Amino acid sequence: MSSYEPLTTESAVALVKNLGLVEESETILCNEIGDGNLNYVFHIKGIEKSLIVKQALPYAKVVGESWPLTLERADIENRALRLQGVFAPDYTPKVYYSDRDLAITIMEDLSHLEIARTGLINGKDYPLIARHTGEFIARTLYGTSDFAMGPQEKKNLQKTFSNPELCNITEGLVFTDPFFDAETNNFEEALRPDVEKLWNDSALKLQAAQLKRLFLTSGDALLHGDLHTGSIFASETETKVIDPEFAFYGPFGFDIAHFTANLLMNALSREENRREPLFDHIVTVWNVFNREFTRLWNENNTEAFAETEGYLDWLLADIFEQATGFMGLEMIRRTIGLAHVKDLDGMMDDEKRLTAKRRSLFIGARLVKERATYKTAEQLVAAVKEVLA
Ligand code: SR1
Ligand code: MG
Repeated sequence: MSSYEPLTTESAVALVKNLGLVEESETILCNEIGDGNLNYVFHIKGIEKSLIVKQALPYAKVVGESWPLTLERADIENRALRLQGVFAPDYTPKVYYSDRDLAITIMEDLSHLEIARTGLINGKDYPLIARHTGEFIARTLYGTSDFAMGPQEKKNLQKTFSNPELCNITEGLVFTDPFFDAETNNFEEALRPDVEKLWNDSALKLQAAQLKRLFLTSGDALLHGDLHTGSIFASETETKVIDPEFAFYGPFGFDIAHFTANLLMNALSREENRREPLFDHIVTVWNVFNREFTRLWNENNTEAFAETEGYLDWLLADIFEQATGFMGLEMIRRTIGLAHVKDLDGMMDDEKRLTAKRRSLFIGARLVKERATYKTAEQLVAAVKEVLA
């Protein structure tokens, strides 16, 4: 049994050599490349082989040692990756090795791709990202649901994916803190009037409370749990979904909501004539999700009511409504909460950045409050365009 110690570039190289994952004689380059909020990520590059070694730290890197976290999330991530690899192998990195005590997962090097958020910020559009991500979400969610697995098997799996610590982060940072004058919030002083308006919006707070309850109590399927554009590696032709350390059994609409919210915030950061690809992605991911979920529903379904007229249509409509609300909450928290997005924060022109952030708050609040009024992604995108006109 190995005991935990944070890796260094030297010990990460020694580890992969000891494990026989690269030849002892190989000359290796190793860099710590993690730009996320929680972990170390070592890129190990030899002539023959390259790998990623990811290690959880016993605290949240984004805040520092004053925010302790257990290492349990590395095991959750490793098991979620392996399961997602079964349902969506084309869109999941291969896992080569994991060690629960060291809190590490060693996986496929994806450095021929780039983090989608970075590419989108630099003006790339990734023509296939929405189709691939829609298939990833539909396959991983449907495959781990009651419909596919049956309630007994599903509950047994669900037990193994209790993730209270990382759910607590989401419950606080996404669902609670942005709606109160909480210490974790972080916003530009110029936004204070907008933020105070939000804190005083009791209709919005009621809807946020209802969505929070849905997040706390639903157990539809094994979610990725943090599927923003920084959790996706992409190119023109390939898409890989990484970092499922927030995985847990939650509501069907959550993952697609975070993906679409992050696409929309990228659209807000762009000039008007460069936004259309993002709007197309939002429509496409929904169409693909609905199509793929329906295909799987018809192909493999243990539910006695599966063929009852109207059931699937009702379910897809319900997922769309909850996801619209979750999408709005993600936009709000990424604008004024603890963890921001580079798409908005990186806008150098003060006036344009503040306009984009105000729009993010306004649209986010509207999606939360009016989530029942939109029935399709096309309607949602049309409403967004009206705000931007
Ligand atoms: C303390 S972690 C902050 C955020 O980073 C992760 O990627 C999640 O989105 C979390 O809310
Ligand atoms: Mg992450």
